Amino acid sequence: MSTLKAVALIIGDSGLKGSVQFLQEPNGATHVSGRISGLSPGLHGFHIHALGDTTNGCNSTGPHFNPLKMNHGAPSDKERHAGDLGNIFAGSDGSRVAEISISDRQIPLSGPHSILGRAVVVHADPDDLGKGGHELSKSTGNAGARVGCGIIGLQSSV
Ligand SMILES: *[C@@H]1O[C@H](CO)[C@@H](O)[C@H](O)[C@H]1NC(C)=O
Ligand SMILES: [Cu+2]
Ligand SMILES: [Zn+2]
Repeated sequence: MSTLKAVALIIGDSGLKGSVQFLQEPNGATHVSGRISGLSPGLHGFHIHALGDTTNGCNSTGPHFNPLKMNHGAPSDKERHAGDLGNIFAGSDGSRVAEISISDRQIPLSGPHSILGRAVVVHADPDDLGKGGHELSKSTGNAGARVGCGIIGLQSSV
């Protein structure tokens, strides 16, 4: 079986753009890599949301992808949404770019919990990873507005 690959083109507010690639590795993990520019400096919540629907912009992508009915958490937590990929970081050096390199076992590109056809979402604020004590910490990480998103689609595996 050839390696499954997927891609999401990220479009957002005020010039935010980028692309994120997904590669399903033989060991069962999915490697996520990419580059998003036009971010404000600092940490930004980064998630897989349940729906690949951008009818009303990123607001239509639904909640965090959560097939196991867990509370929101950090990628390294047992209690987390499958879609919880933590934060990405954009430097304050003027580049406003976040480079992404994440390996995660809960976001396969095949099977019942596949993320194909769902969405990648970038938020305005840091994800508190469920630990901020805010009323939204256990559902969204209180990461604020959805400033960019893109739908995850299959990519040629050659
Ligand atoms: C998305 O939701 C936020 C928060 O409710 C709202 O401020 C924003 O205007 C909405 N965006 C669109 C495109 O509807
Ligand atoms: Cu999100
Ligand atoms: Zn979550």
